[in-house]
Amino acid sequence: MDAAYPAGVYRHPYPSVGLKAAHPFRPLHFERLDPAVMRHRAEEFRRLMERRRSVRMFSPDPVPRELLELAIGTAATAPSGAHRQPWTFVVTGDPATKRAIREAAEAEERRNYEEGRINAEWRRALAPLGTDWHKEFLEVAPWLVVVFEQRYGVAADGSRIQHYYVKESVGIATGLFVAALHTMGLATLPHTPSPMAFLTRILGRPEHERPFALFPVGYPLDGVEVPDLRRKPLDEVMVVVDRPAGVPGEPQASAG
Ligand code: IYR
Repeated sequence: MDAAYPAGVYRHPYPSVGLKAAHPFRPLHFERLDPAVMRHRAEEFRRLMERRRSVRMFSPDPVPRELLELAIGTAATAPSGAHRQPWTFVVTGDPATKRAIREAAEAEERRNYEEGRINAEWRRALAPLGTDWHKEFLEVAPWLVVVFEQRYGVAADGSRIQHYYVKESVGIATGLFVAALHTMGLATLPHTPSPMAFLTRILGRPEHERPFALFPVGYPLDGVEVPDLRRKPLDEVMVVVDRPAGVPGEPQASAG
């Protein structure tokens, strides 16, 4: 066992001697922060993220591609099932490609909104957002990023590489992508024109990749308005469990 571990905490240390002999490992570089610094950073990040809003009107102002590269580089740090990194971020700023995507998305969305593919309940849920089939932003935003999930990988010799927890992995990467864009002062909108197969065709992606979501990226149009929405308070989204459910314990003081 590695002498660096404090004795007695783990009876089954990771990596085991056998594992370490078979696969490369290296020490984790991790700095424990001062508690006041931790709290300060956490508050700053939450304040920053609370200001994020999806926008539906983008400015046509250009955005350097380098910024997109940084956001995608950040997204690609996400954890993934068996570290297979089952994502492809397809970026286009090409006007003809953006136009083709807009036209195809609007054709699908028109069917959703006008031919009843969105049912009455869904329509009611969307009413405060006021979305409709028009997707002009797909042409106006300087960049479109389409996140593809790789159902499996393809090795250099053409054989298939099994991927695991693809949706979970791509969802986490996408969250980091959205956070990275917001942190650098750019806006986006997760858009899922349904069905999305046209994205595979227009962007020339291989059969083993499936569109996950489409993100127009740019600056918000000056003067844009967003719905006055509230986020759920912490006590609605966080539950603390202090004993296993279904196991009788001491009655809580407040219940007695
Ligand atoms: N994909 C459609 C409909 C839509 C669905 C949800 I859920 C939204 O939060 C917003 C829109 C569209 O993009 O219009």
